[in-house]
Order: sequence, then structure tokens, then C-alpha cells
Amino acid sequence: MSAWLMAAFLNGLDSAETTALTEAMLHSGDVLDLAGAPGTPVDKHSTGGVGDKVSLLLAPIVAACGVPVPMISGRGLGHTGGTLDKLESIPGLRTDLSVETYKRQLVTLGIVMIGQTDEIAPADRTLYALRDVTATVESIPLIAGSIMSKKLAEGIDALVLDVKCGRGAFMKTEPDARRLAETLAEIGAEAGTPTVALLTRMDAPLGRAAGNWPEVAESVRGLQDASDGAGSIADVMDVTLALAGEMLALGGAASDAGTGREQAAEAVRSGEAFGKLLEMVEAQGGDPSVLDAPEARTEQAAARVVEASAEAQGYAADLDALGVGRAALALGAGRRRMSDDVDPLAGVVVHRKPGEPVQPSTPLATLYATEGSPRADFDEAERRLLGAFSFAEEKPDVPPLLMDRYAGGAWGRG
Ligand code: IUR
Repeated sequence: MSAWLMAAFLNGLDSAETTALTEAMLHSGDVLDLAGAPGTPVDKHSTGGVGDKVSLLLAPIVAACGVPVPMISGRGLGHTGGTLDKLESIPGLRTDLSVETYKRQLVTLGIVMIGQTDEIAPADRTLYALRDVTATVESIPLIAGSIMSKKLAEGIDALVLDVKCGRGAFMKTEPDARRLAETLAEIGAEAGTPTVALLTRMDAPLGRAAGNWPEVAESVRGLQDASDGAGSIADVMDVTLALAGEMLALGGAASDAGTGREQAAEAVRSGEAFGKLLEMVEAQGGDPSVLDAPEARTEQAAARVVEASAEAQGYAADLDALGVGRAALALGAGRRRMSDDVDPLAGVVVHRKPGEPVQPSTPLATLYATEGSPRADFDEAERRLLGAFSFAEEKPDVPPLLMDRYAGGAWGRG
């Protein structure tokens, strides 16, 4: 298999080969059958980034609009986080539900979020371990087959992809990100699962928080802030509502993605999305009361505020997502190896993002870790965080996060 992986890595795979590989990995384990579930189950996958808490907002929003969301998520590795680790930072919440419980909760609540089981695409796990030691991870067809084999095993009827592009993403360049999006969507189409991909920027962190509980707290505030559906996390909400619009259209709850987006925004404003999140947390054994006042849990952590230097003047010009991700990792929010534990409270909350004003001693970020955590290196985190910022006298232009959309074999915002 190592020889085969190296051959595939060097020569590439054409689309028929990629589909054949995906099908073989998909059928190496259980393919869940959601036939009894009402409606059209739709899920989303993100290729990952720093501060990417979109799933925590998106799944309850879409479920509140009547499209069932069965989500199987992964753990974080390196500077990127994983939805599973974020969910598990909510005290008591279980993600290791049985397949029967998964299906039952999908029927009763329209939302369920669990982790990979040993029975889902086991060949992918074996192949990924081999890719890791043969330096064949970074192959677009191998990545696409790996992602799609696991998503297609969920038993979904349609899929939305958030393909990230930039410094903090797996795909650093736009041509690579576009090719990954096309490959993923083509596998979906071949499998008879309509798949829409959005290409989104991942140069700066998404939102202000990176780390497990810090991201849950930020997401909760985003859903609680019923006034305008955006509040303090406009960038996260923009990506979330765009993906929600696509999911509602694919799930048959909206005539098109634009209408779906409006329905999704209304579900945030009305508080129904937040209510759906609380229902899911409670059903999975979590303590929903913690989500009513997330700051109380944040304040249990040890904290250090990082300030701008005495020379800083003007605006934050740039904030490197990779540097922020590494700061969070130094605090214990992530894993260097898959066997590492994560500190649920660890992470970074930035107070200035590109385009926001900075003066001497402006608080740039707060660093968090569980009091006394042996994993936390506040000094390294502070160095990484300061290294991630650059400043300018002129206010910089901040490009929108949504770059493009791939659907039905073509690019275009539609
Ligand atoms: N995520 C996956 O599910 N598979 C991969 O190969 C990579 C990320 I890289």
C-alpha cells in the first residue's frame, strides 16, 4: 500500500480512479442508512482552519429551519481545531453515541453531532496512517477520497463544503483550493450526492476565538445575539449563513441559496437556532445552563492579556491565522500528536483584527489555559501571538471571506 500511495502521490489519480478509491474506502466499513429519518439530511464539511467554529452555529441554524443535520466530525490536529474537541469542552456532552441513538436523535431533534466510529471507512484510517509516514498526505485526490469516504458513510442526501484557502488552511494557494473543491464535488456527484462547495479565505482567524471552549463561548454569543444575527462575529456569521443557505436549498426547505440564507438569518434572530443548540446539548448529556452564561466558564481559566507595544500606532494590518493557531497550540488547545489530550479551556481571544485601530498598550489578545496546566506555555504563546500581528498607519482593505462557489460543475456566485 505504501508503494501504491507513493505512485498515486507522484502520478496523481484521474477522476475515475479517485471515485473508485473513494468507493472502496467508503465500503470498507458501515454506510449508515438514514432512510427512516424525516426530510432530506444534509451535512457540511470544512477543510479546516483557525477559529473555524462554523459547524457549532451552522448545524443548529439549519436544523431549526427544518433540514435534518447528521454531523460526524473529527478531532483537531496541529494548529487546526476539530469540532469534536469543541463540543466536548461543554461539560458532560457525549459524542460517542451508538448508531441507534444517532438515528433516534436525528428523528426526534433533527440534529446530532458525533465522532467518527471505528466502523466508518476503516480503510481511510489505515491509509491515512501510511500517508503520514510515507509523506503522501498532501495529494489532492488522496485528501478528497479520504474526506468524501467518511462523509458519504453518514447516509446524507446532500453535502456542502467549505474549502478554505490561505495561510491558515491546508490549501495555501487558490489554484490548489479550487482543484480540491472541484475534486470533492465531482466525487459527490458521481456518488449521487449533490455537493456544493464554497471557497472561503483563511488568512486571518475566523472570528476572534481560537481554542475549544473559547470558540464555543464565541459561538453561543453569536447565536444569543438575536438583535441582528451577526453582532460581534460578523465574519463567522457571513460564512455560516452562506453555507446555511446552500444547505436549506439542497435540503428542499428553500427555493434557492439566497432565500435559504434569509431563512437562516431569521432563525438566528428569533432565537430558534440557539434553542436548537440547547436541545442538542441536553440530549447528548451536556449541561445547557453553562451556555446561558459562557463567560462564567471562561473566567475559570488562568488568563494573560497581551498588549500592543509602546510604538504601536494606527491599525492592525494583518493577523496570521497560522501564528494564532500556534499560540493556541502552545497553550494546550490542540494536539501535536493524535494521542495528545487537549485542554478544553485553552485558547486565544483576539481583541484586534485587521482593519481595527491600535494604540500603545491596546489589548491585542487574551490567552487562556486551565490554571496550573503543564501543557500551557504562556511565554511561547505570547511570542507567537505578537509575531502574528503587523500594524500600519493606514487602514488596510480587508477582503470578504467568501471567494467563490462551485456547483453543478461550474464556478460562479450564482
Ligand atoms: N482530513 C481528512 O479527512 N482526510 C485527509 O486526508 C486530510 C484531512 I489531509
